[in-house]
Parts: sequence; C-alpha cells; structure tokens
Amino acid sequence: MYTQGLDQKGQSDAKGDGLEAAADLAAFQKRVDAEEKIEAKDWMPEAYRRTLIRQISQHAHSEIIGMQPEGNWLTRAPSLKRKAILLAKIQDEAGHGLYLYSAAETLGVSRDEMVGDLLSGKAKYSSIFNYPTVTWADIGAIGWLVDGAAIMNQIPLCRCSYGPYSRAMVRICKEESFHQRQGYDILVELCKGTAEQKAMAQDALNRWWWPSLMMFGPSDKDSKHSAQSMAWKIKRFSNDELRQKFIDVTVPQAEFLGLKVPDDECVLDKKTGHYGHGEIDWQEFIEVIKGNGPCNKQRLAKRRKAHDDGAWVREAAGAYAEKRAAKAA
Ligand code: BYC
Repeated sequence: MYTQGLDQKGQSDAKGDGLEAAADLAAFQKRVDAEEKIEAKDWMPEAYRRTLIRQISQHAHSEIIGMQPEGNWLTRAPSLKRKAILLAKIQDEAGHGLYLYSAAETLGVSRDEMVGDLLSGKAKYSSIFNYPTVTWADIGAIGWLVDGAAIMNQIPLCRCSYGPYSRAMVRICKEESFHQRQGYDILVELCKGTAEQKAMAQDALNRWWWPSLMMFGPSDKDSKHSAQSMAWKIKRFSNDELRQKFIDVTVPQAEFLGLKVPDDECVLDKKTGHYGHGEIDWQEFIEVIKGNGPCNKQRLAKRRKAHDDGAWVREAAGAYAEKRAAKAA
C-alpha cells in the first residue's frame, strides 16, 4: 500500500527535529531537475507534500462538484444519444475525482479529511463550477471551453514531478479529450441549426468565455504558488502562459462555428502569432473563490446532502470490511 507509514511523524523530517537538512533539500531538487519521478515513499520537503495535497485535493473536489452543472441537464438532454453521452461524461468526472483522491492519499492525507474540508467550505474547488447552466448550449460550452481549458492545464500535469499524480493525469487527459469533442459537437450542431439555436450558442459563449479564462488562476504577478511549484516541476507552465495557449487554440474554433468571443481586444497580432485579450475581471474571480459566486451555496448544499444521503453506503461497506477481516483473522 502506498500509504503505509506515511502517517508516521517525521516521515519527511528524518532527524525528527522539524528542520529539513539543506543537503536533503538539495538532493531532492537535484532529482526533480533530473526529471526523476518522486514516489510516495521517497523523502520530500514538507512544503512539497503540502502543495501537492492542496492542489490534488482541490482538483479532485473540482471533478466532483463539476458533475453538478452538467447533471442539471441529464433529464433534459434533447435525445437519447445526447443523454447517454452526457451520462458517460459525468461518470468519467466522478472517476477522475476518485483517482485524484487516491493520488492525494499517497501523500498521507485521508479521504475523510479531504472530503471534510470540501464540505466545510475550507477547501477550494475550481471557480468555473459556480456558474449556472441555463440552456442546452451551456452543456456544449462546458465541454468545449471548460474541458478544453482543463486539457490545456492538465496535459503538462502528466509530466508533473510527483509520480502518482502524473500517472493519474494520463487517463484523465484522454477522457477530457472526448469531453471536449462532445461539447464542440453539440455547438457544431446548434450552429448549423436555426437562427434561434445559433443565438443560444453565442449566448453560451458570451457567458462562459471569461469564467473559462479565470480557470487558469490569477495572473502570474498575483499567483502566490507558481514560482515554487514550477521550480518543483509540479507546474510546467505559468497561469498566463496556459491561458494564452488556450486563447490561441480556441478563437479559431469559435470562428469555425461562426461565433465571436465576447472581447473586442481579442484580435490576432500577426507579429507574435498570439491573440490579445481584454482585462479579466479579477474582482469577480475573487468573489467566486470566496464563496460569493452565483451558485457556490447551492453547489455545496447539494454536495453535503449527497454525502449525508450516502452515509448508509459507507456504513454498510465498513461493516462488510470488518466482517471479512474478522473471517480472515
Ligand atoms: N478556482 O497561486 P495560484 C475539470 C486559487 S476540473 C479556484 O496560481 P496554483 C472538469 C489557488 O488554489 C479541473 N481557486 O495557485 C470537471 C490559490 O489558493 P489557495 C480542475 C483558484 O495552485 C468536471 C490561489 O487561487 N483543474 O476539468 O499554483 C466537469 C492562488 O493561485 C483557481 C485543476 O484543479 C480557480 N480557477 O495554481 C468538467 C488543475 N485558480 O490554494 C471539467 C490542477 C487559482 O492558496 N490545479 N485558485 O487557497 C492547478 O493546475 C493549479 O492549482 C491552478 C492554480 C492553475 C488551478
């Protein structure tokens, strides 16, 4: 088991005096710089462990909460085929959450603790899932833009220095590619449809564009964790670099649909080959991550209710495990 022994005090502090030796830190950095994977039982700086627990658990929470905006449309998907596809996608998100909780558990944190932090509101999850899905086109926009942004951010995480996280990301990224395609496909169909359907697609793009750009996190000058996370090769690109890559890939896709991103400053600079963008409303981002977005309260309330409703399943699984252990003993 990966987690064996990780709960013992001093695992990352070999001398038990709370101080990490400069030699250990230097040797660790050397391994990271040499692109060696750090595995669960390897020595690692306490701050590296804490950074990973924070990022991986927030990532897991995002996958779990992220099921809600799309789940809202399961009963109203316009055909049996669309319903089956959407159901499969949402189930994938649940799977991603579970792999990621498992990856975080290898760092010595328990799933109960992580889930407790989500339910109490202490832990963050992606800002994007605090916006409502008001039309069917929003499901297209989530797949195209939200999963598209997720892929841009997560492909580099397949090369993250921490082995269990990097390996979990490989399958997740493959599934995210299918999610992105299914979202774009919904919008292709709407944009080929009636004027009303096309207007619905444009309206969804108008509402999801800016929140999608915010998914990449604060601008580099305000990103408190980026420098250290990049030195540790947890992050491979800065928030602004990934945001720019996303814009450059996505604007031509919008043009193919005959849609326009809601930003007059988003024009191609022929010299740099990059699209520009207007000022992001960081105040809105701050409010959303503080819990004051349009759907934060509803999302957490629903998650808490699902957790309470599932108590009997956890109890039954625990009782069964005890019974099996007793039998084996
Ligand atoms: N939302 O120093 P920074 C999906 C926080 S789910 C909320 O740049 P970092 C999907 C940040 O946590 C995909 N909070 O941080 C699922 C930090 O606060 P704390 C989710 C955000 O960690 C279902 C503070 O702001 N993807 O694909 O270096 C359906 C300062 O930021 C956000 C991941 O989780 C945000 N958007 O960089 C469909 C990817 N941005 O923790 C799709 C993994 C920043 O100090 N995570 N904050 O209190 C990452 O790559 C990085 O954590 C981030 C932020 C780029 C997000």
